Amino acid sequence: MFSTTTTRATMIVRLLILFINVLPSFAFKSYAEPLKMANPNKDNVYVFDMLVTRKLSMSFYINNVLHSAPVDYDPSTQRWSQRDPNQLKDCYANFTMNPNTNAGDEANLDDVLLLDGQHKRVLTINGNTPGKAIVVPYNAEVLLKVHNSVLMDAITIHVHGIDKQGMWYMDGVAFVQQCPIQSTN
Ligand SMILES: [Cu+2]
Repeated sequence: MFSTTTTRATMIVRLLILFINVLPSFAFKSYAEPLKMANPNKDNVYVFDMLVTRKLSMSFYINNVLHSAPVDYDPSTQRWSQRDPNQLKDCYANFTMNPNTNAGDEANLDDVLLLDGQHKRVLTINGNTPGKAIVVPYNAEVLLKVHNSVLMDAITIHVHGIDKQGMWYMDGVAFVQQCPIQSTN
């Protein structure tokens, strides 16, 4: 049997747990996903497609618009704002964003690479930098299919977090350890 105080205590604990569970759902989804084990193909190989592109940090991409809309975050007011993506318009056009109340703003901010909060062109793998973690079983066979979509730049790629003893050819030094992947290859 529980006394009323115990019941009240469990209620408070339950409410706290609910609160803790609910809070992260307001955070931007892409930064709150748990790591997941990948699935192998029929030959038991873990295949990953990696599209390497350039992207502007602190901005989001709009369908049918070639460039992205820069956003800014003011830590002192904790407010997000969006600049006008149309560069022919007034440079100082600026709109407040409300990711907690506006689903469109939340979806747009999901696409934003935060990095150090500045607007920089960076290399991304499938839109992320660094690329998303690859989680496979120990000793698994992994195939990374890299597509270089960066115009005018050749790239090499290497993976952190694996033991590379005897695998010098996988450390990514162009022309020394591997041939770079040419643009659009
Ligand atoms: Cu590295």
